[in-house]
Amino acid sequence: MRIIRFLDNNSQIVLAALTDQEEVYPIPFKDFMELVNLAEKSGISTLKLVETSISGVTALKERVEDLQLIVPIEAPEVWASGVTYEKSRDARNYEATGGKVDVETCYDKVYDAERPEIFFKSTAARTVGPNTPVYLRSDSNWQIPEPEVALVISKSGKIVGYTAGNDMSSRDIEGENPLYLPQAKIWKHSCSVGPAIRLAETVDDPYNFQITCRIYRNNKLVVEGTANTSQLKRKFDELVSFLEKDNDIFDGTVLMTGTCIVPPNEFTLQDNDQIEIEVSTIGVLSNPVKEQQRSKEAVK
Ligand code: DO4
Ligand code: MG
Repeated sequence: MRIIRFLDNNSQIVLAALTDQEEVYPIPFKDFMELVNLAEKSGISTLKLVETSISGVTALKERVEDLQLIVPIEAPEVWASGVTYEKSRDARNYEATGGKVDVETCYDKVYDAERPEIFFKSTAARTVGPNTPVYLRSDSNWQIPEPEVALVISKSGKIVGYTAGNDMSSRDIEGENPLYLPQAKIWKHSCSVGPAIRLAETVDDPYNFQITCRIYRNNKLVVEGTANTSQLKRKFDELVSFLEKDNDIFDGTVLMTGTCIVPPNEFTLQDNDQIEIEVSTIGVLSNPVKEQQRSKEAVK
């Protein structure tokens, strides 16, 4: 069972359940976390509350593909884990050393350390949902999407859902100096999340999500890569436990869990590319890529 949000014909936000048979049922809750919290208060599972809410109700006639989907949760904060897969460690080493293999870097150290890399990624205002443009930075010449499984976390640190995320990244800015990480990671529309949240209790094995990334240029597939969460060096609970240490977690926080798909080193995103990030049993997160409009109006 998944939860989506879409805009109806009057541009009103509707929260809905999306079943494994791809049927859509509007549900009477303000947002995903209200659903989760009401279920907990009633002493039932979130799945049970969804099932009760849609029983006897007719599914929408529209197919999910025909709905105007929006970001499934307005996460007050999005955090991200880094270097949780060997592939990411090797890619970070490549950009930091210009391809030298015999130098030990901070990325080798963090991959092996007990404490994972966790960084602040985004706020609700900077985060977009499906089909909304992600932006390029104007001061970078080497930019990529990072396709990641993302956790939705309650204020008590419980993983209540899984979604797909794109941790847009600037490889040349981070490669120049790791202290530039916030600039390599955070800008307007540099984070995308969706299209749906799968209820955590309906995931049999979170270490068996299949992730696929496709990038299209002029309607031609120019990059394709796959990975599986079985390749993760860390456990999801381990990442959450470091995020919540001496920290307040806001209800509905999203934590990205790192990338294991890296486009070829000579690749950089361009205006009008199309990115698809597919996570098995969750869906496909599609975003067009746009150069930022530099007028004052556009960057407000
Ligand atoms: O240290 C840089 C961050 C790496 C990252 O975002 C990832 O591995 O996904
Ligand atoms: Mg990342």
